[in-house]
Amino acid sequence: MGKEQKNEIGRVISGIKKGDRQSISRAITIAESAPEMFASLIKPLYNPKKEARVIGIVGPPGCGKSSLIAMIAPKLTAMGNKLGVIAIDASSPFTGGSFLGNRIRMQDSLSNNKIFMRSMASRGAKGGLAAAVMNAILVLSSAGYDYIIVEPVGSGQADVDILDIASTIVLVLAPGLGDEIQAAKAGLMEIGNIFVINKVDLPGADKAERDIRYFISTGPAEKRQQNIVKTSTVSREGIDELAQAIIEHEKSVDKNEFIKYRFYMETLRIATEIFSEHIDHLKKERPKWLETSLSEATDPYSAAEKIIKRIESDEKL
Ligand SMILES: Nc1nc2c(ncn2[C@@H]2O[C@H](COP(=O)(O)OP(=O)(O)OP(=O)(O)O)[C@@H](O)[C@H]2O)c(=O)[nH]1
Ligand SMILES: [Mg+2]
Repeated sequence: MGKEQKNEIGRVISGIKKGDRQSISRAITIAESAPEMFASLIKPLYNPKKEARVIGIVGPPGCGKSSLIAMIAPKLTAMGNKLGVIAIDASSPFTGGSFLGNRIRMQDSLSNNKIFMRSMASRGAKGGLAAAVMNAILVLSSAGYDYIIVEPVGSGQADVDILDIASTIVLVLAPGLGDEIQAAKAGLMEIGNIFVINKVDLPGADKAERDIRYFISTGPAEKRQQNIVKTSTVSREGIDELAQAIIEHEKSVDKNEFIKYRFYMETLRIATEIFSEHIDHLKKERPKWLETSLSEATDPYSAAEKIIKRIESDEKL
C-alpha cells in the first residue's frame, strides 16, 4: 500500500470515528473496490460492542419494501436510534418514484445525521455483493449506527443470504402479485419473522391475507402463531405497528449470540476470499515451486495438499 493510500485510510478512520458521512461513504466505496485496503481500515475501527442490529426487508418485486422503509425509518430515529439503510440494485434507495414523497417526511432525520442511505449494485463489487453488504454493515456499526435496514433485490434471495446478516426478517407481500406470492411462499415464508401484507388499500388484500393465513397454518408449528401486520403506505395504516413489531422482535433476539454468529459467518467469508485470491494468483502465475510440486506429486490430491500447506505457512507464493 502506498503512502497516499495510508494517509487516506488515516483520514477516513478519524472521520468515521466522528460519524462524518463523507468518510462513511468513502469507506463503503473502498470496501467495494479495494478489499485489501479495506482490511487496514476496518481493523482499528472494529468493536463488537458497536455491532448494529440488522433488519432485512424482503419480498417480491414491487410489493412496497422501499416505500415501507421510508415510512418506518423516521419512527426508528424518533426513538433515538441512528439508522443505516442499504438498498440493493436501486439507483438510489430514496430517489425511486415512491421515495420522492417520503423523502420529505425523512428530512428531519436526514439533516440530523440520523439516517445514512446507500444503494449497492448486485454486479460489479469486487469480492461480490455479500462482501460489500457485510462490509458496509461493519462501517456503519463502527460509525455508531444502531439499526441497519437491508433491502435485497427482488425475491430477497439474490446473492446475499439475508439470514446470515439480519436478526429480524420482515417478509412483505401485497395483493395482486399472484405468481410472485407463490414463489415467495416457497423460499421466503420460512425465513420471515414478521409477515406484512402491504397495499391493504387495494382490492384483493383480504384474499392475500387468507392465502397467507392458510399457508401459515400448513407450515411449521412455531410459525402458526405468527402475527400478520397489515399496512398501507397510502393510508399509513399499520406503519406504527410494523415499527413496533420490529422493535419487539429485536427484544426477543439474544443480540450477543446473534453478533457472535454474524462474526463467525463474516470470518468464514473473509477466509474464503483470501484463500481464493491465493488460488487465483497461482492460476495466473504458475510459479516455479508449484511446477516442481506438481511434477513430484503422484496424484492431484497430494499436489493440492502441498499448495494448501504452502498457503498456510504464508511462504511467498
Ligand atoms: N396502493 C398502494 N401502492 C403502494 C403501496 N406501497 C407501495 N406502493 C406502490 O407500489 C410500487 C412499488 O413500491 P416500492 O416501494 O418501490 O416497492 P419495492 O418492493 O421496493 O420494489 P422493488 O425494490 O422494485 O422490488 C410503487 O409505485 C409504490 O408507490 C401501498 O401501500 N398501496
Ligand atoms: Mg425497492
